[in-house]
Amino acid sequence: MRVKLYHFPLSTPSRGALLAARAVGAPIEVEIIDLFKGEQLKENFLKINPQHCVPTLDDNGFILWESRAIACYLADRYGENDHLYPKDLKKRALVNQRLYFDSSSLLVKLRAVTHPVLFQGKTTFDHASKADLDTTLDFLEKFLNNSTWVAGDNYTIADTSIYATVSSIIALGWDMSMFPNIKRWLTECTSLPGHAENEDGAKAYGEAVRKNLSHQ
Ligand SMILES: N[C@@H](CCC(=O)N[C@@H](CS)C(=O)NCC(=O)O)C(=O)O
Repeated sequence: MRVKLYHFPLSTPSRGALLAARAVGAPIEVEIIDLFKGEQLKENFLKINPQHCVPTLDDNGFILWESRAIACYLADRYGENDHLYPKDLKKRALVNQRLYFDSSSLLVKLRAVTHPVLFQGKTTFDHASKADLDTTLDFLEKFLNNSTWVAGDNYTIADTSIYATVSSIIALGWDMSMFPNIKRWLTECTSLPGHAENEDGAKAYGEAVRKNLSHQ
């Protein structure tokens, strides 16, 4: 059996897919694609994924990219039960809602803060983008008002995905004092399989951003 995950540890969505794979216990082998060296643009990788992004999964020739699609696939294909991605229609819909929130809100707001610093020569975070990210974190804070995990009483692939994003935010040195529920959930997340591996990648991501800042 050959299940390969093309991965770059600094990439937030890539870490989200890897955390899902670890939680599922999928038999994956990890191959690093170093985005800082432009390895995603090499011919061999472009043949696999013309969109040249990580994470990308190769499950015995079945190629899939988009981190959350990978997480859903791995949970359905290799999960011992449906705890990580429930079969129950409404429970699954809630997990999907959280996954889309991560993809289309939280990560988008994070990138609006960091991309100008990582790729456009800015040396400070934009104030409006920072406020936008805080507003979006506050939505997550509310999701966690009455539940231990982001979509219920046990962790799911919504937690692994969102945790990858929030760990990147934390690695920037973000002020989380307004978000006690998220802080409590982050403590729970230390029990996720692959937690330490994720932390290493998040820390490297945070350092890559912070070294471009004029202060902090
Ligand atoms: N929505 C995608 C985002 C993937 C993505 O943007 N990956 C970035 C790294 S964070 C990448 O591979 N960039 C290299 C490139 O596009 O050439 C997902 O969740 O997988």
